[in-house]
Amino acid sequence: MDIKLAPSLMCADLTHLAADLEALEAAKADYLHLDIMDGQFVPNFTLGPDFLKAVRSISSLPVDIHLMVERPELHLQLFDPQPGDIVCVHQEATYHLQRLLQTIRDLGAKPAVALNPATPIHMLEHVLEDLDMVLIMTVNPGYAGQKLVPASLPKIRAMRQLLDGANPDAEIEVDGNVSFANASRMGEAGANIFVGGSSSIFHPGFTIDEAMAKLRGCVIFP
Ligand code: S6P
Ligand code: MG
Repeated sequence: MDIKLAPSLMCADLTHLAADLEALEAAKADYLHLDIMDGQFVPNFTLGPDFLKAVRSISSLPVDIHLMVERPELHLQLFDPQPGDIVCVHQEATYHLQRLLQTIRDLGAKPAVALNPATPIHMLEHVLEDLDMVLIMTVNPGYAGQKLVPASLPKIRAMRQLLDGANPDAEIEVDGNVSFANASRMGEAGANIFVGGSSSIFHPGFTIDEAMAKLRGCVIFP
């Protein structure tokens, strides 16, 4: 499965966003990861639909919209999902997950589900064929700069096994403290899409170009 990098724009330099986007495109980012928070599902606010519009106006990269909001089905249209984009909703945040995944697919985007660290993978047992990607949260969502929850490593492995049985093309993304060292362990466990934030792609001390190359090097399968 291809390794893909999804830089987390909430960790970019928002005062020089155009320059960061240009560097990410030059370094061949696969997706731009956008964190959308509502102050309810997670105790924070970050980016929103106008930010996404601004990004789309200067970048042609597909976006990976991570909706950390209650009842995401009520807000989907605000983000105008495009073919090739990923739209990721939390299993914990909606009542009718299967219907929502179908709606995302009908809009032409790739349906994905995120699981908080405490949510068992078996919550997805009956929707495995309806999704293109599972996001295993490797920290509790809401903030950048947190530490890896160690139990998420065996969880990635178990999720990969479950998907291999029912939907082998479905990808696994990891988000939260994807440092260079952790990315390597996450890749070994079966993740192939890596959200890079303050621990890697936007790590102070590296240019975006250097950090992207280093991260890619860390996740080459052994
Ligand atoms: C957090 C959010 C993430 C963060 C990313 C930050 O709730 O979903 O996408 O932006 O995890 O990365 P780091 O390396 O600071 O943990
Ligand atoms: Mg995220």
